[in-house]
Amino acid sequence: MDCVKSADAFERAKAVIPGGVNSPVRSFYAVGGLPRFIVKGKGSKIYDIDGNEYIDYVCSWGPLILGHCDERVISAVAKSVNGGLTFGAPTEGETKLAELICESFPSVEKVRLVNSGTEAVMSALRLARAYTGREKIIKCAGCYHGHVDNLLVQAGSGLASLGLPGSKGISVSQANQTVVVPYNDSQAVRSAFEKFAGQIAAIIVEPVAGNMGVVPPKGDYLAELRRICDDNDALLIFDEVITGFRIARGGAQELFGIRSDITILGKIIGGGMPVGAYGGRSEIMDLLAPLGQVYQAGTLSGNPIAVAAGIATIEKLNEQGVYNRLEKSAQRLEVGLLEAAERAGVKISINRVGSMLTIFFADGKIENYEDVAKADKEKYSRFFHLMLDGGIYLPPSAFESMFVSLAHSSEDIEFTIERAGKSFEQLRITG
Ligand code: HOZ
Repeated sequence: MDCVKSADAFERAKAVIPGGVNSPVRSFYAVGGLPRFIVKGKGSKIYDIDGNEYIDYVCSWGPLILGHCDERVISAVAKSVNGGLTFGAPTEGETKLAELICESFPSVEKVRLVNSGTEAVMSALRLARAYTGREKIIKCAGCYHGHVDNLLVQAGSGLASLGLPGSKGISVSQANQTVVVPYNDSQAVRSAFEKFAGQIAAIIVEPVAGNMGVVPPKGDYLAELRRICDDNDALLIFDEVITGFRIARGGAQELFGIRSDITILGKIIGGGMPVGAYGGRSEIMDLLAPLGQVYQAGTLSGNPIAVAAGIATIEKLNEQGVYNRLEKSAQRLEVGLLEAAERAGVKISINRVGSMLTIFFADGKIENYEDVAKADKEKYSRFFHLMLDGGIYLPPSAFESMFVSLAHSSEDIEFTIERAGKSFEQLRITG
């Protein structure tokens, strides 16, 4: 595969951008080799500057549930662009997107739009502290909630990929406000509430973890979290930046039937444009300025173009049968990959919820960050490169989710399974 142009582009980028990338997960640092510089995407495929084509299972890390350059989204964006890029004044589109979110998430009566998931989380924590009058936040090891200062402790995604326990530059007082517990362990949460009685404002959790690879909630874990929060007058915050509109229209809350107090959204609700949102019951959300005394603002919040892309995406997802189609494609991919690995004699374990899935090179169940950490990362890296050379673009890290979009055809899925079969075979030969 010819990658001369990507190699040149990376050298140029490294001279002026730290690590050559604007987000560490793009750097291929975890898997080695050269990040591909992308020029365009269409449907299920992306194309690099050397003219190589790949079936894309990163989908911009989740937003592109309709695939690249969906006509409905592109024409909504084009129409919006022609009407002006930003006004710093209210638009009806913002209300429309908020209505679509509230309709899909019954726990959300009111919602604020911001520019990224990180911003939404940061604002939600402020709100939770104001509402409860408490300071501490519980998070789970391996969950990632954007690069919010006090949540960059035992975080997944890029930190896990780079093997960083946390980030430098976080003040000790901030870090001390975070209590870390294992994912899928409600007893650990109860113990934390006992230890810090009257001090915990909220639990923030990815209801289906997607940033340590996919790890589903076990048994009644989410119901237990709900119960513990109710027993202790604390708030339950679901970070549904990945799962919102992905595993069901109403996210994990719909799939598992649990209501959160505050919901964080992003990715799909911007249809590929920068957006984030946080919402919940009116009594909580009305603490925000101008009604209340919790301040949060933004020049580009609710940007009309991002809102137009989000509305077009969600309207498509409102069509009958969409989530069944996603489920069918992703299920076929899961089964095909498992069979191919078994044929080749390579041990893998796949976690999948709807159209998000992760291949772990491990024997046995993956239920928390400790299990994830034991999986064979080196093998994943070799698999990643074999697949890349075969025209399949997987997440460049063993700690991320693959995403199947509505644009992935059955031919794409079968081609991917076939390539995976060859790659597993190669792994078996090379050990
Ligand atoms: N949540 C994404 C990765 N799991 C974020 C992508 C990024 O950090 O660039």
